[in-house]
Formats: sequence, structure tokens, C-alpha cells
Amino acid sequence: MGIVIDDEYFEKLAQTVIDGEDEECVRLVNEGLEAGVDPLEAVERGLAKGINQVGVDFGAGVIFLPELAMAADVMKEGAAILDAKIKEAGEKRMSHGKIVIGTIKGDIHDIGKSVVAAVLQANGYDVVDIGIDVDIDAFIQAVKDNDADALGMSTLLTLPLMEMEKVIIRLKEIGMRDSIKVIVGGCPVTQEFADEIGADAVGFDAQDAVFKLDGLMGVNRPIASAG
Ligand code: B1M
Repeated sequence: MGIVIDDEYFEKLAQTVIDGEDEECVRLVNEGLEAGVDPLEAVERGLAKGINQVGVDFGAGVIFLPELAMAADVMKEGAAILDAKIKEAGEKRMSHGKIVIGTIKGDIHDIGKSVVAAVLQANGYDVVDIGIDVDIDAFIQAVKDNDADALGMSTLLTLPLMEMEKVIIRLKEIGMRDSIKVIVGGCPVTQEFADEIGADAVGFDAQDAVFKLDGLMGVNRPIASAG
């Protein structure tokens, strides 16, 4: 009998991340896809739930960096399969605009940024993902090279947060600020912070990033959806 996509399925998926069980994670992801699971739901209700629990345990000193890293590897493996499906399921007809996206300098977290990139792509944006630990010059160069309409910056760390403002200041200095929309995101990024540094919008999760970018780019759609 095939697998059933229910609360128990998402809980099991989350548990594979918590337990660092990569093979079991990949098996559940693939079986879930065969059974018709929505890939974004599998990320959000399954993998992300697991990694968030791991983050809480790490923050509380219950687990340490090796366990955190192992859980992250499991999450990455599962998310890579699901991100590919999210992109495949996306609109292929027209582009709503081009966005360069990366994680700011000093930060190597890439899972959330990659999920956002996949969901934006699935929703009709051309996405240029320039990776992690991206410095000011690299962001600016990528925007120029790709003639981008928007720039997305992600971080999960509090310490390098001001790197986002430095990029915006550089855009102003070189006269490019008015020709590009800037969206920021990641767990320490609040609306107040985004306003303070002069970003155009903050995305609180991947779907919210689509919603906010649509607003900035003047895209109207009944429902922002990856499916
Ligand atoms: Co790190 N880490 N980590 N970590 N890690 C956090 C962020 C932390 C909160 C854990 C904790 O202490 N509880 C803490 C940060 C504290 C702080 O600064 N406030 C922390 C720390 C301290 C660290 C190190 C410094 C640990 C150390 O070395 N002592 C180190 C950092 C090194 C560095 O970057 N220079 C470190 C390293 C790592 C790993 C490498 C082990 C691994 C990352 C692996 C990887 O990415 N390849 C890791 C992980 C996995 C986490 C947690 C547990 C999970 C992050 C994640 O992938 N979430 C995290 C705790 C937590 O967040 N619960 C933690 C799942 C992902 C789908 O969600 O990334 O939030 P998220 O993305 C969401 C939204 O935020 C939003 O949409 C995404 C999809 O819904 N979003 C955007 C994100 N970017 C966006 C951009 C947008 C719009 C929306 O527009 C452009």
C-alpha cells in the first residue's frame, strides 16, 4: 500500500532531520512525491519543522554543532529534491522580472535562501542565486551583470545584519538605488529593520517573498502559488 500524506507523514519527515537520518529522509521525500505531496508543504511542514526544533535545541545547549550540522545536511538533501520539484511545477510562460539573490557576507546559511529562490522561480521570476557569504562588490556586480530588476538579501545571523544596509548605501552611491527593488529576509529581519536600512520590502517566508516582490514589480495574480 502507498504512503498516506497526513500529519503523521510530515511528523516523520521532521523527525528524520532531528535524528540526522539522511537515507530515511530521502526515502520519505521520494515516496511523498510519488503520493502527490505538495513539495513546498513538505519543506515547510516537514523538513523546516525538524530543523527549527534542532535550532531550538542548539540554542538551548541541548545539542552541539556536530548534531546541528548533521541535521542541516539531511535537510539540505531533502530540500534539494523538493526545490527541484517546486521549480519544475512553476510557470514557464513569461518572466515577471529578474532577481539576484544571496546570503550576505559573514553568513553561510543557505537552506532558506535556496527555498526562497526555488519558490520565486516557480512563480515566474528569473532567479540568479549567487550563493552564500556574498560581499558588497559581488552583489553589485551580479546586479549589473544580470541587469536585474530586484535584489534579494538573506541572513539568519544577527551579527552581520548591517551588511544589508552597506549594500543599499553602495547602490545609492553609484546611482543605482532607484532602478532596483530591494527585498530582505531571514529570521532576524523585521519590518522595522527593513524600513531603517531603506529596503523596499521584507519577506517573512518564501510565499511572502513572492507576494512582496509581486507588489514591488506590479504583478497581479489571483493567488501566489508554486503549484
Ligand atoms: Co546556524 N544558527 N549557525 N547553522 N542555524 C541559527 C540561525 C541560530 C538561530 C541557531 C540558534 O542558536 N538557535 C543561530 C543564530 C543566532 C543569531 O545570530 N541570532 C545560529 C548560529 C549561531 C550558527 C553558527 C554561528 C554556529 C557556530 O558556528 N557556533 C554558525 C554560523 C556560521 C556562519 O554563517 N558564519 C551556524 C552554522 C549552521 C550550520 C552550517 C550547521 C547550518 C546551516 C547549513 C546550511 O544552510 N547549509 C545551521 C542551521 C541549519 C541553523 C538553523 C538550525 C536552521 C536554519 C534553516 O535552515 N532553517 C537555525 C535556527 C533556526 O532558524 N531555527 C540556525 C530552515 C529554513 C527553511 O528557514 O532559513 O529561516 P530559514 O528561511 C526562511 C525564512 O527565514 C525566509 O524564508 C525562508 C523559507 O521559508 N527567508 C527569506 C530567508 N531568507 C529570505 C530572503 C528573502 C525572503 C525570505 O528575501 C530575499
